[in-house]
Amino acid sequence: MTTHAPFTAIHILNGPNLNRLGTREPQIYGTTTLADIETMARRAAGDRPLEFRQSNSEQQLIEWIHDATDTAAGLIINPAAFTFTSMAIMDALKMFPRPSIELHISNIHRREAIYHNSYMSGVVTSVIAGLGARGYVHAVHAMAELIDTPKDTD
Ligand code: CA2
Repeated sequence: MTTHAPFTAIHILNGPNLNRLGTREPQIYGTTTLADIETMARRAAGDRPLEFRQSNSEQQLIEWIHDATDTAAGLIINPAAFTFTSMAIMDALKMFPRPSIELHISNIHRREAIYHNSYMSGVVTSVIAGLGARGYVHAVHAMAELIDTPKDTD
């Protein structure tokens, strides 16, 4: 882990099985690997510091959200299957006080009903889904804009 000046970095967290991306179900998830996605995200971030992490563990993801709460300017998370199961991750995200984006490679709403009810969507700033691996690039650009645009005060 790298230490950055406080509240400058974008943190990108990836949930279970995403470390296996590019190896199965290319019709849904494409052929891009998570390492390719990290390269794309770093390019999109330019000079802005970026933390890019993946874990198969709910506990680890919660600890990383706490870490982001203490240090990050913005948080992008693809919680993968925890999207539909984890009130603990939802509670951690609820406490994140700066811009947050829930990100999915596939359009979860076009898929089977089990993929329709995200615990996360009601507590994040924004949701991006269905843009494939390029969704990470769009999410980084959107996050940079959210961070740099002063909040509406009305
Ligand atoms: O579309 C997304 O990004 C998802 O968050 C991916 C999750 C799935 O549970 C969500 O519904 C939508 C699954 C990630 C599975 O990762 C794979 C790993 C290897 C091959 C194919 C998929």
